[in-house]
Amino acid sequence: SGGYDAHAVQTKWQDRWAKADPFRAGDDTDTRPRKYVLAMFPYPSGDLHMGHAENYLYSDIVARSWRHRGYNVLNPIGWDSFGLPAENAAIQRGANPVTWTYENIAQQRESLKDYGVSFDWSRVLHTSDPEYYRWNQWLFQKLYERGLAYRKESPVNWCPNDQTVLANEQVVDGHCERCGAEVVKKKLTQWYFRITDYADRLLDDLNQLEGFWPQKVIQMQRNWIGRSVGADIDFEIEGREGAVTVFSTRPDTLHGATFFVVAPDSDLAAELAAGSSADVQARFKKYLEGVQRESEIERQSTDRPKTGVFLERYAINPVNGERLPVWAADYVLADYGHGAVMAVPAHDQRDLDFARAFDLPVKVVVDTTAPITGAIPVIEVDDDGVPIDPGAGDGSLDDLDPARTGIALTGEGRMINSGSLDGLSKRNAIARVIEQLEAAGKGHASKSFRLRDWLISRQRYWGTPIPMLHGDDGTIIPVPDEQLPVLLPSVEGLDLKPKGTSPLGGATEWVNTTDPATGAPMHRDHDTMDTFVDSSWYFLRYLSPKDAGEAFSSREADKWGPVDFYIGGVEHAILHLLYARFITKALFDMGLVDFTEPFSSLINQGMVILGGSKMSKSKGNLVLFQEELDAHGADALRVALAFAGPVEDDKDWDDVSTTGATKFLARALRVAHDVTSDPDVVWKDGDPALRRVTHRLLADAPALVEQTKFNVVVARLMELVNATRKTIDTGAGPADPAVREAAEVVAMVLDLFAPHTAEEMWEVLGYEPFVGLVTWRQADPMLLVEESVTAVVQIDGKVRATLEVPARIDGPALEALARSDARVLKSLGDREIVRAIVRPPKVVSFSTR
Ligand code: ANZ
Repeated sequence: SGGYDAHAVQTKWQDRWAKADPFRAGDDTDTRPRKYVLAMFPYPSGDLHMGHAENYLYSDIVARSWRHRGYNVLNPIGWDSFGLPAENAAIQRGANPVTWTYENIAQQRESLKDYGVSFDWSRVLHTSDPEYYRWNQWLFQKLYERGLAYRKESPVNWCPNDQTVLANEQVVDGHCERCGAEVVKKKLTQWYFRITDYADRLLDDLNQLEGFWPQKVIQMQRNWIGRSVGADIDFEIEGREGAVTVFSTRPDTLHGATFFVVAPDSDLAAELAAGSSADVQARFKKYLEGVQRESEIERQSTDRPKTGVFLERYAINPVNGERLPVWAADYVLADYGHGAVMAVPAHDQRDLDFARAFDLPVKVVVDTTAPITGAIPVIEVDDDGVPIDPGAGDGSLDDLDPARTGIALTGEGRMINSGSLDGLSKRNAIARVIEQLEAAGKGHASKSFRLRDWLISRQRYWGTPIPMLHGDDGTIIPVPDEQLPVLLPSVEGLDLKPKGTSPLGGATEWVNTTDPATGAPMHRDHDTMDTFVDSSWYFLRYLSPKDAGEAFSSREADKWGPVDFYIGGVEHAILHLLYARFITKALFDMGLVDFTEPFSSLINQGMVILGGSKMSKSKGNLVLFQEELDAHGADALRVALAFAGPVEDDKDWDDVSTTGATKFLARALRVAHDVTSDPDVVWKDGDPALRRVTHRLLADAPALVEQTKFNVVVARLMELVNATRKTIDTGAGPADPAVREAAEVVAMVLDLFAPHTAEEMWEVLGYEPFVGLVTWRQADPMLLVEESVTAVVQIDGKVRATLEVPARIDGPALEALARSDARVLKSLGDREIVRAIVRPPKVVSFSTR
């Protein structure tokens, strides 16, 4: 529209960028302060979609704004090109995953170039390149050296559809995160990364991120790590050598334990049952079979009837020698705490439900009716945030007997029936009992985490081979560093169809190898690594992506790290971010980076939806990125998306107006064409009203971008273009210096959103490229002073007061000022205002009758 050929402008500037490469990060000779901007890298599993359009737009806006503010900016891009999405797509299409992956990368790369993103294209990486995954293998071995990579047999989450194991993080409500199949448990020997060693630090360091990461993400990570503080307590079991440990958050209630429960699927349960009668063994076996079919969610659900088997064994309470019957019951989980609990039915609802179901004794040891003075009161609240009355004052303790009411007493109170603990508050009783247990060598203070170690073995082809060798005698040795990378064998002749063991196992020649030291026959580990290993450190590889000698340069990491601005979808709130945080801390401990958190600030962009619902292929309502680019051009698409609403909000495609954006861009470009003055005009001779609008934008743009209020910046640009148009058409005219000044500032700020149009404007205005590299001007403080005007206040037609008010004041603000003015109040006296006519900024007229 209006002589604005979006595609011609776009092609012209993309060619010039390709030739001049202006967005390369500066090297060591660049003395400007550095900023590292990063958008989560894409999977090449298909075309880019509108979520990508948002992601790479927002990071580009920030990168461009920092260049305009005098920073040396690193804004890299790469591909997360290993993994299930690519492999499954390849299987479905019968294609070679290698060809398929790299074809997709090429196509996505074209789209991003077309989109005018100011990436440093010299640093592109693909995690499926041997040059990259070689360093995954290095990382694996570094972790192995430090005891942070280890193998163990345990029940793992198994996706029967993808025929591979899943990390806990990849199981969503009992289903495979990727394909939705119901996940089952399977016992396998697999490689793990010991992320639990870092649980405390991963939790505590979240405090540093407060205010810089979305609160929701911080909370999700806190919950995922799930720290509980309490004690480990040792119980002897009659007829068994060695004590059994339980974890309890309420060691103060130890005297109230009346039975003991072990997870049916634990080794301990199997052992205890085996030492019992044939009848018990049979019942236990049957029970266990049922339990193994249950999901973790089902097992933890509080509203199912409690089930279990009495093992006819007894545990001994370490503080009072009482015999506690041992049960196997599914509400106790094998892989939390120690897989066994002391059951205190009076004070734990799950234990109480179980006790009532099987008629076990209930012993109250906390008098929740007793006032607790001196102790710090802990107010417990229910799910609705309503404080739970601990019972104080309403009747006697007998009225609250859990055995009868079915309600466990979980509130604060004073200890009773607990020997030397009697009379103590919860806090003090916990401290005291831990002292006693420690003195007796029967326990100690302890913590438990919900976080599990990170299971990284995958039985799939398209991933990094685990660089370890196995001997027939069970020895395991790392592949020597000089023999890395262990290259993926060619896919020719391998069966990629999921079948429960890794396809690499079928590459016989590849699998069979020798011990590099002794020449003894060995076979390669034929699992591949979880792709979250690839993405746990890629932000470091961008700093020296071609370096063949090391994974990343510590020197470059000191210079650029941590990432200043990271953006991506909220779907990565747990997995990716937690793993990247863990690996960063591990690398810090190895002395390889000098920071402990990888991403100083984080933003989650909202989703692009359509007609109020999520876009999807199956609904047939997918808006395709490349199609939109082809139809409207990059700049219109970028402006329309940036203008559609706040970054974090979902945006409905129906509200995204590329037509409006195109009109605005044509208008902006026309303003540049209309300027008749030369670049050497004297700004201060220009029309002050227009200059004020220009300088307000200069003053506000940096902070607005920092706050990611991109839509507001677009609105302000529109305002400035309109004001300039008005000055040209009906004001001081196109030769006024303020018109040129405004057009130049529009080009400089528009570069964030519509870089092709901005460069075109800059050229039309008589400058050399590139406006993308021009430092924004300082706002003139004199032009930021608010203009003021005199407003009159009339009461019943007579002027009673005058007010100095900002020229831009709105009606409600003006009326409020007038109503609270002392002179107005005085002349009103007892009279009441019945009507107000407000005409900002100059007149307020009150009537009192
Ligand atoms: C005795 C007790 C008394 C407990 C009481 C609670 C209240 P969180 O807060 O989730 O960490 N527990 C320990 N290991 C378990 C397992 N493997 N499966 C199921 N439950 C387990 O929960 C810790 C509490 O959950 C522990 O404290 C233990 O019960 C139980 F009035 O010990 B408690």
